[in-house]
Amino acid sequence: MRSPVIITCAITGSVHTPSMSKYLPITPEQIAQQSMAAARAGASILHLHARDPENGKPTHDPDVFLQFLPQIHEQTDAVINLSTGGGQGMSVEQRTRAARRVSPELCSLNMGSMNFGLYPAAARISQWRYDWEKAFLESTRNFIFKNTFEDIEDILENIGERGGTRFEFECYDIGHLYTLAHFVDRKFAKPPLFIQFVMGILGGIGADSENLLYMIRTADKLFGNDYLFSVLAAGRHQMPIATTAACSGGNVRVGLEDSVTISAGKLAKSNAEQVVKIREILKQLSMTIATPQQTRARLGLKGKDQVNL
Ligand code: KMH
Ligand code: ZN
Repeated sequence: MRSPVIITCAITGSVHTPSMSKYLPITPEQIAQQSMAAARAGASILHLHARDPENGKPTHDPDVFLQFLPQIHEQTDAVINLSTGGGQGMSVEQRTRAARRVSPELCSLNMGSMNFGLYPAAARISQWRYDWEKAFLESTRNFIFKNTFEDIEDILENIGERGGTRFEFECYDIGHLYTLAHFVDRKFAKPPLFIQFVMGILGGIGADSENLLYMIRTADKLFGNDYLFSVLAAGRHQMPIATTAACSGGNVRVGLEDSVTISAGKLAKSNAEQVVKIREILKQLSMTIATPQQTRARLGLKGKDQVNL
């Protein structure tokens, strides 16, 4: 019998811009409502970024995070997972501000510096809602998503070791798994490791099942029984690769951060709609989904009452 599948829902992120979907949550109220609906639909982890309520631009401001986190914390049992990846143009110090303030049960940790190309998406948009969007996407031609060994060590030490937060280790390529193994060897990262294979980002590994198998084989070799994995695939690959991940013994991440569609060419009307879709696929495959309590137990989380909210 396989373990219940952990569904993570990444609610808004910093990859998509408001012109790509009118359903992308922007204001604290929208982020809170969509998060709570995603939790009701079966997501046991909510991966969260914040946006400027005025124009939808990704923001690192903890005061904006604190306009939606308390409501989600009070009204759901889901695990709150704060991004430390933030959005382009933010320093690592800025990206980690909310996580340092809140000390969540879980936060993301990106396991290497890389190109992160969003600019092809600009060519597909003809009408822009806000004037920052086009320049934001275009500037990724010359953007390096910075996650050096020093950055990673600092987050593991100050947010992990000191605050008791555990991590969604975001691995965009095979080398990132070796970087994680390095931090395990140095006892900075501790099992059980929750590894997110990130597939289909321009600059990272492509989203196909052969690559997924390669990621799993490499993680097996490096971490043995000390890890569990989840998979997110960008854009149209989201649901097919999530299904393949679940069939391969893994967990899944969906949400409008990773794809704004529900099927080919059709916008998802909410995050919950994507959660329901993957939940139903899993059900058809005779798999069960993890409750927040099961998720906490499997990931070794400190507990909801240990968070500063
Ligand atoms: N946007 C995803 C490709 C983070 O927030 O730390 C990766 C991500 C990074 O979720
Ligand atoms: Zn994210």
